[in-house]
Amino acid sequence: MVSVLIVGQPNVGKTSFAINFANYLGVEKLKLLVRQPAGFLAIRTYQLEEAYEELVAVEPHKTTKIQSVQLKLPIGKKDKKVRLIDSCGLVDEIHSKQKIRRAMAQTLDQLFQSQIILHMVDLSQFNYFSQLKKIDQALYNLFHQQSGYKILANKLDLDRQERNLIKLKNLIDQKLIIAISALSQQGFTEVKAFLLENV
Ligand SMILES: Nc1nc2c(ncn2[C@@H]2O[C@H](COP(=O)(O)OP(=O)(O)OP(=O)(O)O)[C@@H](O)[C@H]2O)c(=O)[nH]1
Ligand SMILES: [Mg+2]
Repeated sequence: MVSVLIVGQPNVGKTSFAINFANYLGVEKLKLLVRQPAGFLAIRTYQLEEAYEELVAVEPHKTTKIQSVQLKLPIGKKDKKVRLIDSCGLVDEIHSKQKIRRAMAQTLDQLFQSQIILHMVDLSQFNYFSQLKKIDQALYNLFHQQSGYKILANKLDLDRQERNLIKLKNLIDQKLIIAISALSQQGFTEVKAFLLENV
């Protein structure tokens, strides 16, 4: 099955996207496969609202495990199955907590095992940083020439994000950007089309 990894800094909206994209594709109950840092797998089932309450947070580093959901992408009369993988956010610095460092190592491991990479950035951060953070630049440099790579520019629903989107488009190849709102499901049709092209 094709693996689709959502990767990016903490708090950019990776988990929100995973839950709402699953919802967009018709999932009613979220069956999450959670990989513990020690290696074993557990399955957790959530109602979508419950998943949002338990797995999404305003504080960074809410997600500290690789967690994934199987999705069906409709191709004609058939479905194509993919595994959408949510991950621990990556940061420029060496994190002080061992748990987070381990979780980030899991993300890096997954990065090189996934066929499709959805690299998420938070448009609202471009108010303050007109440059990409080092980690985002490094991910972009590594993957931008691969066909299964897109930048998801998230939080388009917030005020003044169109201006930040232009800023982002000046920094990187704009053909690789899909502007989305993980909350309002904006841009999801384009993400689905991109996945269908690459599975
Ligand atoms: N306005 C707005 N807020 C969003 C959007 N997506 C996520 N958020 C908010 O951003 C915060 C972080 O969302 P998460 O989905 O937990 O982000 P994450 O990237 O999984 O964060 P970590 O697990 O900590 O790495 C929450 O307060 C979300 O409600 C969006 O499209 N628009
Ligand atoms: Mg998360």
